[in-house]
Amino acid sequence: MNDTVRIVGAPTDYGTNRRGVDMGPSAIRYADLAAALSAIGHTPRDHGDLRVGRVESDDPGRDDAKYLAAIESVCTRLADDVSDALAAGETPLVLGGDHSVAIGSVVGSARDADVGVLWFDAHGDLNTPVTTPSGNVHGMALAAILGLGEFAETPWANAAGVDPETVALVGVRDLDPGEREAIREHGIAAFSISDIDDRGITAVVAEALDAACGRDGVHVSLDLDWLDPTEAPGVGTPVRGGVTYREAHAALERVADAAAVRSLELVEVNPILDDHNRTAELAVELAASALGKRIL
Ligand code: B3U
Ligand code: MN
Ligand code: MN
Repeated sequence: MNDTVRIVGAPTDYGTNRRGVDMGPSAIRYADLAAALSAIGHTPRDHGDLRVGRVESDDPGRDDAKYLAAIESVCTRLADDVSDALAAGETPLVLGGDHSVAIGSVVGSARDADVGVLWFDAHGDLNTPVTTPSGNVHGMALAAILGLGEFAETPWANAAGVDPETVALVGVRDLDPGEREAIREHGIAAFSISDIDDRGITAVVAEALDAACGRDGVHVSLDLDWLDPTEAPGVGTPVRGGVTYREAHAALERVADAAAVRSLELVEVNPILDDHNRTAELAVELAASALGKRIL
């Protein structure tokens, strides 16, 4: 992993229903992200936020994939930033925004590289415009990255070139029928919250790392709704029964131990729904664990 961490904010809420995740980057910085990185020996370089339009003045365009054109514009620029960071020998740390920003993060991280993806989330984010119950692109981000359904025609799916067999979902507990089918059809490694109950977080993460490791490492996509809402109340779509504070730290420490983190993102923090910035603070702590912080 690189010692310099390039922070890039992607303050979008195009991919979700609830306003507020666009303030995620600000809340995460306010929770002292830069100091937390410095404390463990990294050099943070904050590149500020990408310019993102206002959802109120944009046209959703279509009901089955709302604001897709605006999302594509943000993700194209984000992909360039992420790949520039890697070319400069830095570790990209992307701050969302809703989870649709992962399309840009992964396209950038996988440019000219063989990259696996670890997706820590309550949800599968594997819907397509045909299977989506909401039309929200954050619920389709991983499908878009993998080029499923009509996303096969989009330039980013080909640009990412990520093989579904090098993707692992960890801790899922809210899947739509089309997402279950996608997991089966494309051989995506999916570890549910029940798998974590049965086998423990460290065993599950070891298996997920085995499944998801590309030759050039992994992109770690951390949706804060992965955690139980008692720990992470500031998210748009909380789902009961999530991973605990300790399981989350253990998971990200194991990921860091594998020395495979190529890029990282923290998404879906919604400060409006949060309790005194607790979820953003947790996001900072978990980023530190993923980037090498240890108790002893
Ligand atoms: N699967 C549902 C709900 C959802 C997905 N991601 C989030 N919520 N955060 C959907 O709309 O696709
Ligand atoms: Mn998500
Ligand atoms: Mn989610």
